[in-house]
Amino acid sequence: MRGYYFITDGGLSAGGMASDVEKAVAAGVGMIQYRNKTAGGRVMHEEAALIKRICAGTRTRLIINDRADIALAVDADGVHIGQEDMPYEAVRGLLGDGRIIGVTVHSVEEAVEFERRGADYLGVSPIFATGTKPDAGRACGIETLRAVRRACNKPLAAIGGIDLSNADEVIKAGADMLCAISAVVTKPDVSAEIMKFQRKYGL
Ligand code: 3NM
Repeated sequence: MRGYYFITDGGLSAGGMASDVEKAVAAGVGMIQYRNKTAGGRVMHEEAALIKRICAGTRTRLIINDRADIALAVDADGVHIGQEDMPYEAVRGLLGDGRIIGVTVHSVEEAVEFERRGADYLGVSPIFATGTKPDAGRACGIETLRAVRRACNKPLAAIGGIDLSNADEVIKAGADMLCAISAVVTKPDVSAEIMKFQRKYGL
């Protein structure tokens, strides 16, 4: 699990969510997270199923933000949960061991705890201040990422305020996966923007 990790944001997107997904898949990203904080279950299911079709036959795996039910309904590869979502064990119970569960953590303590509980990867966030997620809380900083890297073996996905100007320090601090939403989806050519990260860091 290493690479550029694409997360959808239909609200911020210049070209639309489905087009962004097609471009991320064309760029060869390892994982796409379908994230839509405003849609109800019907739209979420429809959009998740569409992304699943776009990913079919490619190397790109589909992760659903928060919703284990939607993930199972569309046969996604996994779910990403935050600290306020359904408990990790409940999600694992629904998904079984064959699917991926990622957990957002904000500190070394949370990271160690969720590695022990069995998360497949840890999302460390927000690394820098971000306007994309208004309730993201205070930036945990590069230092926290570095400390989580020392304490944990699981793959680390770094998110929050990352762009090409600061990604160097994120990679050097030990991130396996980079997530940058506004730096990518607000640009006219999402594939080209993703490939800049991929080329620069061999992702
Ligand atoms: N989760 P950008 S920050 C989806 O802190 C998300 O858990 C966060 O967007 C967290 O790359 C965030 O534009 C948004 O800063 C990241």
